[in-house]
Amino acid sequence: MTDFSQLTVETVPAYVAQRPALARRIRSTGELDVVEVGDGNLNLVFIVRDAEGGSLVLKQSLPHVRTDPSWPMTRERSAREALVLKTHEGADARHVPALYDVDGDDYVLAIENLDDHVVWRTELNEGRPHGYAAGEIGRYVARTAFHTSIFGLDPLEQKKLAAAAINPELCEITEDLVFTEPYIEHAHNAVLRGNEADVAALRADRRLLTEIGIAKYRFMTSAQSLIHGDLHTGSVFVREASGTPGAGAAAATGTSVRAFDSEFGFFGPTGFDLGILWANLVIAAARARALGEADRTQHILSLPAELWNAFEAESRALWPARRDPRVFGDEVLEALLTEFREDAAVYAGAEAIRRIVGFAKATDIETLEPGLREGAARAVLRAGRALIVERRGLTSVEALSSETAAIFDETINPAEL
Ligand code: SR1
Ligand code: MG
Repeated sequence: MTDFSQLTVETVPAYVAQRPALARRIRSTGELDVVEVGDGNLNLVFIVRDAEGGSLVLKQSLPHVRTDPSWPMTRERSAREALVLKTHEGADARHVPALYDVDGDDYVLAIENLDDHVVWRTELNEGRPHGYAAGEIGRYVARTAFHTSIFGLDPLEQKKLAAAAINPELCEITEDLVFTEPYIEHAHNAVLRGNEADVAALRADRRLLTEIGIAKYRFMTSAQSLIHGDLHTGSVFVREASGTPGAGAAAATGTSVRAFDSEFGFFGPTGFDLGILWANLVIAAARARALGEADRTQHILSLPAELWNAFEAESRALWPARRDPRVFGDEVLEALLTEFREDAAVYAGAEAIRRIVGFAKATDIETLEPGLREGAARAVLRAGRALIVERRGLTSVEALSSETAAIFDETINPAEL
């Protein structure tokens, strides 16, 4: 009997052959091409292809953090990701990969192969912003939020789903890495020597720390909708339209944007998903600014507003279909949109700061040479702080992005600008 507890390129063909749910996805009787492509913090990921064009992805949870084997991690996250993926597929199939199979014994998910897409962060780093993706993700967040909230679901079903989607261990990682560790001395933290004073200033800022404490409390207690939980630019696949429309299906492919890697999903604050993406766009813009790319910086800084505007428009479009309009009148939607926007800004600020100070850094900044990295990191820290403390005074995403741009102008000074 083959041991599938930790898949390898060699054991994947036998694994696929014994999963009945995969028989219609891939022909396992012939030779299979298998490559391991995982580059995240947590999992093994294989792309599997047969000789007839069939393909799929296998994702297996390791019992520890991939990049730190001494850090144990529950393998049950695999079942939790499956629940988020299945539920989000029901709410917005256009924006997630299809789920083919769930193996609870060996902690393996089989999902749609999207290797005709590229990871958004990689593209941003290469100077290809794929701006259309911001609006698509805004619609994805609106649809998944509405259809998993009490506005879209029967209240009894919604509570059962919230119970099934509980994800304590992965929530704890976010609670620690995003909301606590950046603000204390911790072995996970590291910054350039030139940024140490920037971090000390944040830690001495009582107003900021109070906002972070409240944001953490809300993250831990606001069960608004089944969120993705880790919606950064490395969790989004993008594909630009190509080919000639009308020249046949094989000749043309449409634009496609998919949110993947939802293992951190749970019932949390809807604004969290928006905020995580917003922060990572700020980080991408800081990279562009440090490299002296003024137009690209401006373009990337316009994307948080596109994200928000699409979210808001889709939320308004879904609102007439809400359950129980007797007390959930239109004024409630206005109040909720304000709350979601303010939450998005505070979570964006927290995410921006942690990606500079804490354990899981962003390649956008890390791959800059140190002379540019220091200023870019300082700019992200200051922009993060401003998103948090100024979100109630600057009441639009556009105004907050203008503030981010002004901070970049003051903080980043490449010779060519
Ligand atoms: C130990 S996991 C570190 C980070 O990787 C994931 O993508 C999440 O962002 C988490 O915070
Ligand atoms: Mg991930």
